[in-house]
Amino acid sequence: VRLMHALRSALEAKELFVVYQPQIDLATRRPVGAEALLRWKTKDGTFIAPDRFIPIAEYSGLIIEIGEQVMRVACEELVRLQALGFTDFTMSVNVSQVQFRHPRFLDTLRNVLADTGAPASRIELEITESIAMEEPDALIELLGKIKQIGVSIAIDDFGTGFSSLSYLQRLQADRLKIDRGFVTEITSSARGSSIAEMVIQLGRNLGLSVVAEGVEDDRQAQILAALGCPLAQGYLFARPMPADQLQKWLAHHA
Ligand code: G
Ligand code: G
Ligand code: MN
Ligand code: NA
Repeated sequence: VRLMHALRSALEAKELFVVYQPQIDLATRRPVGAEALLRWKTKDGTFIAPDRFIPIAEYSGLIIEIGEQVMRVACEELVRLQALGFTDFTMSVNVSQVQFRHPRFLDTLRNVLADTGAPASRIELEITESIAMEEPDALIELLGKIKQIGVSIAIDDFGTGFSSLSYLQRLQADRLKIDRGFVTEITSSARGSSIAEMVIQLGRNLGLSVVAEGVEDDRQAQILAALGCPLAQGYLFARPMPADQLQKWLAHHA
């Protein structure tokens, strides 16, 4: 409860901010996009991890307001990057299941796109595979409407849930994100790489883009590239960073 009050005032005091982690093309090692990630730095300078405060934001309902802010800020940053010449750049935004279930979610998305002028075709929403498991029919309908707007869908933490292939196809997702856990295992054993391999293959067969998450060393990147994984993000390439640093990073790496 204390953290919930703190989070409410953090929102008002602007202690919440968005950082961006580049996503790169594994074949060329050039950036193709970024994932927006929320951060909370309290007045005394300590960071509270999203894994701690997002669940609180979810059950308190604050995630509706916070999530809209993240979407807005990320869209504004995308527009800025486009003006700087990064026109093919994609911005990915994490969306909580609480946001998805909110009746005004689509209106909010449309309003943010209209207000910021961000091109829908360059925005991607990340939903976790666990959200994808619930209320299939309602979710499929909502995702269909999101895609009609022109916004893409990525399934985050893919491989940790149990979605069937036919369901995955009905979701009309555009991209699968291989969970970091499977990327870490890739170098440990032949069995360790089997899930990553399967997801890459699945992406190829279904015509979906695939991003490997949490790539930390070059051996992982080389194995993923050899397996035909198109995209990656992780500390090897870049950590999540504030907007001004992202612009400098892109100027050096694009
Ligand atoms: O970078 P990292 O520690 O920031 O993120 C930890 C977790 O918090 C990840 O699962 C990530 O998806 C989630 N997360 C980060 N930012 C956001 C956000 O803006 N909205 C939602 N719903 N989840 C987020
Ligand atoms: O939304 P998602 O659950 O995918 O959130 C991504 C999380 O992974 C964020 O917390 C981000 O900061 C973190 N992350 C990104 N790259 C790496 C990495 O290379 N190693 C580790 N350990 N964490 C990473
Ligand atoms: Mn994510
Ligand atoms: Na993930």
